[in-house]
Amino acid sequence: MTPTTSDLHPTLRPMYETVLRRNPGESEFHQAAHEVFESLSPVVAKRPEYVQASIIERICEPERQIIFRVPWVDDAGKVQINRGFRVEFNSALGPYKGGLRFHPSVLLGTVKFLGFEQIFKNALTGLPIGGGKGGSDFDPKGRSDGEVMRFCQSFMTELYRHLGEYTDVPAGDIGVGGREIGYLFGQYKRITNRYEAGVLTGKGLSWGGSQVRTEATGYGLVYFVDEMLRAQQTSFEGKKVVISGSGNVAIYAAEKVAQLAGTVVAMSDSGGYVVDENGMDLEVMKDLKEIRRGRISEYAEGREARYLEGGTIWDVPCDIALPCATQNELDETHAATLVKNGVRIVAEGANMPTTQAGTRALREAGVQFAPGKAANAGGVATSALEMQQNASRDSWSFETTDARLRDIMQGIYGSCMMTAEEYGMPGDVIAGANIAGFTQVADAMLSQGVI
Ligand code: NDP
Ligand code: 2IT
Repeated sequence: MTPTTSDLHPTLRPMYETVLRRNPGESEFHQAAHEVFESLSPVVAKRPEYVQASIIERICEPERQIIFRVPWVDDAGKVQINRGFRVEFNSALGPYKGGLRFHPSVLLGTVKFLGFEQIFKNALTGLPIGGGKGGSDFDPKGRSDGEVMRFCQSFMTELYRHLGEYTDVPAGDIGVGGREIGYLFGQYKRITNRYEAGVLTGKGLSWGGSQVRTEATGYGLVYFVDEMLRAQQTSFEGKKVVISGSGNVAIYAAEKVAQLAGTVVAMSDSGGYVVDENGMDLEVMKDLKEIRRGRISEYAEGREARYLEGGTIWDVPCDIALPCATQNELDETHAATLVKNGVRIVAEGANMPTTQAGTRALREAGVQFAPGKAANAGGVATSALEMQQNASRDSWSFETTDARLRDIMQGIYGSCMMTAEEYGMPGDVIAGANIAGFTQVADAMLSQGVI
């Protein structure tokens, strides 16, 4: 649902109306923009130079949007057509950086919302990366490796001309993991005849990948929540945690929760969810999801775990909820159930998984809330560390990289809290994240002139 202008600062209203007019029907992008605009009232009051230079209007307009046809041949010999996208949103802080999503739901507006979020997230990492996102409505589910490879090769045959280690550096997102990054990198290398390792991140460890990149988003999310818990003199120990999704982010969030002595009692996929009160067995989950690419229902077969088809995972009582599947998966009804069952913290591993009404309901009930652009920034931060290693032809140990990730997440938490305080909203992680990310980018844009 597209949010309205009425609750925005008068200076921001016409800017938001322009976003609505220029991007008709793109409700996810409208929502992502509205969420940032809601935090910017104190900024327009304090920093009139941003208004004079139309920084906000410029940030809302992508620098470049690429849409292309992706033809490929399936195993039956039939030609299939998909649509490819790359939205190069903002390069004030560095080359465009952000993942590729392969999912049948992907439209231009999806990629725009993700690219917009990515600008501020990447700024929060403190590393030199701009914001971008891409993807396709290709559905890898049920496709053979050969089909996925042919699709990736065709996708890269068009996209390669827009990429480069100093230009635009994609990575994974939903439906794009190590297998897809391998095929994409192979085709880029073949077309350009360059071993340009820094053009993609999430690569395999033997060919330019970084330790901890696979784990980084989930681990980083849990490091962020750990900071929130420490601020209240508590920890994960003995806490019940519910994690939606069972993909890259969810699995490694679960792994880190277990390492910190929390218990992950439920996980899900798009078919349903499993509840395992003893704590999820992550070796079984990894084998099921990373190797066999199966359905989560199979987890419960022959175990003391319950599988519930459909329904909602947010019915499962917990202390901490980590939505790690997809956008708008947690609405105000789910929020009410979580609150009734005693949830204390909700932290977003996915991008924009909570609806605006859901977020409001949680905050009004006093639940601590961490927005994705801060809490899930560990993935892209470790991608930037992968780029650093590629640029220096070096590779760091797991421990070194993990310690850098932990430092970065602590830094993001600190800068959100400090910024919220500075702008008169102490303790508000949403305002802190939006303002800290925005001002970084806005200051760089001011310095770089009208471009
Ligand atoms: P994966 O493809 O590895 O896993 C996605 C998981 O979410 C699967 O369990 C999938 O279930 C479920 N899911 C996806 N779409 C839907 C849907 N429409 N309805 C219900 N369930 C769905 O993706 P990731 O783990 O990489 O990404 C998860 C989220 O985290 C996304 O929002 C992504 O943008 C965000 N993110 C990812 C980062 C990364 O480094 N990978 C970094 C920061 C954020 P099923 O298999 O049944 O489709
Ligand atoms: O949403 C995200 O931050 C990602 N999908 C990771 C992007 C990246 O470039 O590592």
